Amino acid sequence: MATERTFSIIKPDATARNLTGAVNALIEKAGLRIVAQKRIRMTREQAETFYAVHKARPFFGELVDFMTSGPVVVQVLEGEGAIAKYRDVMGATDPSKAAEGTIRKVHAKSIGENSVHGSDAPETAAIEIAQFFSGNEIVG
Ligand code: 3AN
Repeated sequence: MATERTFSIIKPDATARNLTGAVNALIEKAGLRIVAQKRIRMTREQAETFYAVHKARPFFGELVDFMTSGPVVVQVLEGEGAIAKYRDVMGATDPSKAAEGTIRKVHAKSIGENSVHGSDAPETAAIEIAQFFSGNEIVG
């Protein structure tokens, strides 16, 4: 399997509970390398652009409000099959359905406040990474 990069966000519910290190420990334990990372406060414009695919969904407004409600940590993760591997480490969108030991099972509060985001495909990973990082900020 090829080395890939995926985009990750540690969401406001996790930063509010001081869980950045706990989430990063699960990421690194899974063999993924954090090759870029910064803590930011997303603007509404950034959040609306990032979640544009969900614009028609009933929870879009709530999602943008939540993602701009506090600091987030945006990251680039690198490793063999990083996109699928990180989805496994994150667990299901709804934490009550997430597998034991996954980030969402251990830390998430609800389907909305679910602690982490991870890209779902190589195309979206490339777009999402480019929205938040320039090439020289990623050091593999
Ligand atoms: P995932 O993050 O697991 O890829 P998506 O792409 O279906 O899940 O949803 C994107 C984000 O939208 C989720 N991480 C979650 O924060 C939010 N979301 C999804 N479904 C709901 C819902 N039914 N109610 C509130 N927020 C939701």
